[in-house]
Parts: sequence; structure tokens; C-alpha cells
Amino acid sequence: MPVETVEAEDVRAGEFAGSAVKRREDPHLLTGEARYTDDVQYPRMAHLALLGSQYGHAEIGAIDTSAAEESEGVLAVYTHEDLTESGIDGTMPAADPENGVAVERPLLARERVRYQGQPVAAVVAEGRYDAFRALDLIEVEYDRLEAAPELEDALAEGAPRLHDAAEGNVCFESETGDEEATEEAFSDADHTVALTVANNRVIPTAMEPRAAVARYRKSEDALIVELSSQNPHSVQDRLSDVLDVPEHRVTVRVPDVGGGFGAKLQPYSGHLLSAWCAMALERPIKWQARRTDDFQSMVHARHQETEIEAALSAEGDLLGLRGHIDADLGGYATGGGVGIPQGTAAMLCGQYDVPAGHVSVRGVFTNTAPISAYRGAGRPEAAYVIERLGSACARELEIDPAEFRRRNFIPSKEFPVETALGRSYDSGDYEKTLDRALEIVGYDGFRQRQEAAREEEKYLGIGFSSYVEVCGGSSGDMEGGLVRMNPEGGVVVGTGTQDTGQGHATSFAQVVADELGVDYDAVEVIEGDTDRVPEGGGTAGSRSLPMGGGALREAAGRLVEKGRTIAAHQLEASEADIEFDDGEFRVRGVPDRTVTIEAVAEAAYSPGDLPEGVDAGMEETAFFTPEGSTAPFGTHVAIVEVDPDTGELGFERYVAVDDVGTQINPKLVEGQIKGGIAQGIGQAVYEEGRYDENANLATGSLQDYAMPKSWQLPEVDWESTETPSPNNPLGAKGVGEAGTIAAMPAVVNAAIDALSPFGVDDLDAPLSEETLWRAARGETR
Ligand code: MCN
Repeated sequence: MPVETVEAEDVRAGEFAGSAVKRREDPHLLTGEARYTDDVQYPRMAHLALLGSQYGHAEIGAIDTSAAEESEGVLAVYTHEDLTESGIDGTMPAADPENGVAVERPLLARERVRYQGQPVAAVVAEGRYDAFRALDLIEVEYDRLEAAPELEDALAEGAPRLHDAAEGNVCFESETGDEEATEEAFSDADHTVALTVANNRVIPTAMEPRAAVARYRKSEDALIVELSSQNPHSVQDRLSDVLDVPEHRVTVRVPDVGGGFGAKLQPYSGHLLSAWCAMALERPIKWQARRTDDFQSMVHARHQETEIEAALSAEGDLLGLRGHIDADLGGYATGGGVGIPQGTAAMLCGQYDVPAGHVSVRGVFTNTAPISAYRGAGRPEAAYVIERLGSACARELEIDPAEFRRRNFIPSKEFPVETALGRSYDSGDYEKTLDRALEIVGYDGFRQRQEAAREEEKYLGIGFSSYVEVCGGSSGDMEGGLVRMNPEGGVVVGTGTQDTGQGHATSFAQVVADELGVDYDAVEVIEGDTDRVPEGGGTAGSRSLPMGGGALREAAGRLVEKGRTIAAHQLEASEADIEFDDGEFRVRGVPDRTVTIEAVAEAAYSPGDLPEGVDAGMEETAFFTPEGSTAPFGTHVAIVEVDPDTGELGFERYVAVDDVGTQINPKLVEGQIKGGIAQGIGQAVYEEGRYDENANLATGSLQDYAMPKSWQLPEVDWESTETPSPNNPLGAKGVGEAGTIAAMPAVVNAAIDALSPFGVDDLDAPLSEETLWRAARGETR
């Protein structure tokens, strides 16, 4: 049953956290009050448009901008040279991997283009369509080069080299685990099971494409950029670095965001160039990417090819894991492109107690859009590989797949643990979520039902995914939280996290209302303004609640301590005798001597009412660093039916039991899980970014790139367990990516199980009708 929402006014004070309070964001979003970046207008605002390369790999000769410059409404046309002539170097900071090469990422291509759609020139014009018209008039001399759009093209002998510094197109190599111990485990094994698993390329497709509006106030040397982003402070940093403006003169504001999903973490050429153009032309500049711009030049995600092998005892115990990942980086390495596959390698033990492991990674340049974060960033890839392998091991050893998992789970008493591949998990109880999922799905009778259905030529399959992920910040991360109580009792809170649909204004208000014992409606949440909120790390890696919530709780706790001092003075008692509960300070043992936190706040702004040595004001900022990351987990089970005559896949059942530690708002948690599942199913069944042999993007629009539609998605039976995290004061684990991480292996394993009577034991996602139809006939695509 879906979680029932409650109205905040029906929740008892002090019990907001843990209640499924209705999202306060929704009226604003549903009544058209929301204001996205493209809604931002300023007088004299001009429009920026970018010319993307039409080729995936080419040398650039002369660029003739003269006709574009003459075109109606055009104010300026720029190429890379114009940027360098203005005194900036025109590049974004290069990812600099250990054991690898750093290559520059130009804002506008210099000498060569390495993926289709790479920005080559920029036009600024009075109107948006004036700018688009002028793009067609720019003459670029391209000298086409042989392209390497696929990993195998880029790694082939004699492959075209994308970057002089990267021999064999390899950007970096890395490894994790203990090779010697792993080889020993393999030499002791009774069985080995090997699998090649491809994580298909997906293209993050938020409803709102990228956008920015930049203004420059010359007299103050101040740059103000409004943009659709997940991480305002890092954008501020990047603008300051790339444009050489001191950080304190750069303000970044984020209006409503129509989805980010990881792809809006970093600013792109269009964002940075809007700001540069605003400075150069001293006019407000708007850049609004079109859908096709986003398909071609926003980051893509996932594409990895993995060889993985398990060493097993005769009874089916995992003894060791070894593997190698070839990770597609695209034409340029982003920080995410380098970090994500290394994160995948480290997550490959999954929920299992694997005594020894070793995984190597090779990051490879291809003539495709750069790869970086997309919901889950590295963990969906790992869950897909280990959960496919788990099911393959069970099949080969003829052990029930649920039993194989249970047998190899890390026991709950072992936590915290560090895996053989170097990841720490804070807490967990893996059997509990598996057992509950099996119970809900009715696993006991399933095999008989499957058999009976097969006799009627109905092919049902069940697929398991017992996933774990690591998210929610880390001991090397920090987040700021500001809590201010105004003299009349209203509370304003701010963090450096950034809502892009997750419901932060609701859940952060729940946390702070409980800490201060005030009414939920009295708490206002601010995000997305670098002038108004403390420094922070934005929204990524499901860190906002564990980190931002942790910071706000700490700041609110300090406010209560300050309040205690003031209350002691007002109540003429010793501070040690003041108790605080439900928004009231009381003298211990004297129930009628009380003062509310609101009255204390009022006094805090009247210096005459304050005890000696106490500063005026009721405002605290805390910078929070947790003890460590959090490791949410769960089991998802899909039952699908595949029609071997048409290749059509339908869902009969989808059960998810997740554990994200303590839940602040179960409705938000449920929504995050279900939205995440939709994206995991997208990768499993529908979505794939494809290039042709000339490195042209063949899936450059929503006509060619299949996003799942609501009617194609199953109803999800969702339940949860709560194993608190010991690593943050809320006990909360991140939830924002868990559903995406879990879903894909459950669905692909289910399809393999459904087609097993046809001898199918392997399938490559996405499970298009053609793929499944061919598989039922013994063909691979
Ligand atoms: N929450 C809770 N209890 C928990 C954990 C979380 O009540 N134990 C609530 C939080 O308070 C928050 C929401 O659930 O309102 C998600 O919190 P959290 O797990 O901290 O994740 P983030 O807010 O940091 O969101 C990031 C995550 C990521 S990395 C991507 S990508 C993603 C996602 O969330 N992109 C999204 N979910 C998205 N949802 C929408 N609608 N749009 C996106 O772009």
C-alpha cells in the first residue's frame, strides 16, 4: 500500500520527522507559480546560442563568422580565439587522474572536435531566433578524421588517437583489492563462473534542459548568474576560476529546477559563456539549451564493459571476485568520468561477504559526449554486474537464486564492514529485506506457477536484485547549515544543498521544527543562493538529508543551547537546571516556570534583556562532517512475462523492500524510490544512447531515444525496514538513487529467467522487443 500523507497541522509538535507530511513544494509546482531559468527576464537581455560540431571527429580549419555577424539582430560571434584574446584561457579545469593523463576541455573547440555537438562557436543576438538563424551562417572548415565511437574502435590497434597525450586512447588505469589473495582464492575454488556485462549508455533527460541567465554589474564588478543547477557553490567556484573573477563577486542563484539527475552538477560551456558574454557585452545574457543540444552535449552516463568472474566453493560460497572494467569516458574526461568507474570497481562486492577481490579499470576516450554522473553514478553499474553474476552463479550451481544470495550475505552482526574491494558499509540487515520481499511476492508458490504457465506457452520470469550502495556524504565532505530565529519566532534555514525535485523544503522543515519544538509552518527553507546560504556541496550522491539535515540539526542544537543560557537568565535559574522540550525551556522540578523558545528569541534581539557576555541575535551556522558514508540497501524482485513471438516484455509484479535508515518523510522516500525505479527500468528496457560508425548520435531526440512512459511502468509494491546509520545524528541514509541502483538487475534477471526455456542465460540491455525476440531464437543482436 502506498504511504498515506498527512497534513502538517495534524502532526503533533515534535513528531514532524518520521511523518509523511504532504510536500509543501507541490502547490507552487502544480499551479504554474514555479519559475524556471527560462522564465527569468531582464530589460536589454540578449540571447546566446552555441554552434555544435556537426562531426564526431574532425580538425577545425578556418571559421568564417562574417555572414553571421551581419545577420539581423546579431551582437557578436565568438570562437575560442576571442576567449583567449580576452585574457582567459578558455578551458575548464582538466580532470587529472592518478596514473593517467590530464587533457584540457575547451569552452569552444580549439583545432579539433571530438564529439558531435561539441561547442565550436557562440552567437549573441537580440532575440533567441536571431541567434539560431546566425548559427547557420557560420562557416567552419572541418577536415574529417576517422572516428572511434565505440570502446572496441578506440582500443583497436591502429585506432585514431583522440588526444596526443593518451596513447591507445587510454586516459587512466587503476585497480582496487588484493590481486595475490584473489588469485589464491581462485586456485582454491571448486567452481568459477565468468560473465561479460555491458552497462548501456544512457542520456540523462531532465524535463528542463540546461539554462542560464547572467548579468554583470560593471560598477561593482559583480557577476550574478541564475541557472538550472544541482550545485550552486561549485558553479560559483568554476565561474570564478574560468572567468578569473574573485569568488566573492560571483553570486549564483538557482530558480526552480526541472530535474537534474546528476547531469546538472557541473556548469557547461553555455553556462560559463553566458557569464563571459554578459561581462564582454555588459548586457544580461540568456542561454537556453534545446532538447537536441542536451542530447548531444550534456553528459551521458553509464557505458562500461565489464569482465567479471567469481570463485566458489562446492557449496556455493563466494571465495573471490576478479574483474576488469573498460569505462567509456567520451571525448573528454570529466571528474565524474574518471571517478565513477573507480567507484564501480569498489562497489562490486555488493551485499556479499567476499573474502578476496581484485578489479582493474581502464578509462578510454571515444568520439562521444563525455560521460559523467547520472542518478547512482557508478553504483547502478556495479549492482547490475554483481547481481547479474549472482544469478549466473546460482544457475550454474543449481542453487535457488534467493538462497544463493542469502548464503553469501554479509551477516548483520558484522557491521560496520570494509569489503575486499575497499568500500565501508555502516550498517545493514540484508536477510530482512530479502525475506520480506520474498514474502510479499509470494515466492513460495512461484516456481509451480511458472511451470504451469510455461505449459500454456506463457513465459514468466522472476529476477532478484539485492543491492547495496554507498552515499550520503563522507568523512571528507562537509555541508553548511544556517538556522535563524527571527524576533517574532519565524525560523529561516538554509543549506548549500539544492533541491531539484526531492522535497527538501518539506523534509528540512520537519527536521528543524522538531529540533526547535516550533510549528512546521514557522520554518522557511532557503536553498540556491550563494549570498544567502552557507558554503556547501550541493545535491549529489544522495547526500542532502544526511549532510544538510545533519548540519541543520547541529545548528538548531546550538541555537537551543544559546536559548538555554538566555532562558536561565529570564527564569532566574541556573543553566544546569533548565530543561528543553517541545519548544519550551523549564526549570527542572518547577513545572510552571517556563518560557517559550519564541519568547527567548525575542529577548535575544533586545540586548538589555540578555545575560552578560551573551551576544545578541538568534542565529547559528554549523558546518557538518559525518563520521562516514551511509550504505542503504534492499531487495527488489521483478516478475515479468516475455512473449517470445513478439519480444514484448510486460510486468506482472514489482516488489521493492528498501532500507534507508531512519526516514524523515516516508512519502518522500517512497516517491524517491519509485522515481528511481522508473529510471532503472528505463535503462533495462528502453533507453540507449547510440552512435553510428561515423560518431553521429543516432538517438539525438525524444523520437529516437526511448524514455519509459508511465503506462509502461509497473505498480511498485513498496515496503521498508529501518536500520539507522551510526554515521550521522539523524540515523538517515540517502535514498535519492537507491531505486535506480536496484531496478535494472531485477528486470534483466527476470527476463533471462523468463526466456530460460529457450536456452537464454544472458541478455544485453536495453531489452527491446527485437533483442528479446532474437534471444528467444538463439540470436544475439
Ligand atoms: N529522505 C528522507 N529520509 C531518508 C532519506 C531521504 O526523508 N532517510 C528525503 C530527503 O529529506 C529528501 C529526499 O528524501 O527530501 C531525498 O534525499 P537524499 O537521499 O538525501 O537525496 P538528495 O536530496 O541529495 O537527492 C539526490 C539524489 C540524486 S543524487 C539524484 S541524481 C536525484 C535524486 O536524488 N535526482 C533527482 N532524486 C531526484 N528526484 C527528482 N525529482 N529530481 C531529480 O533531479
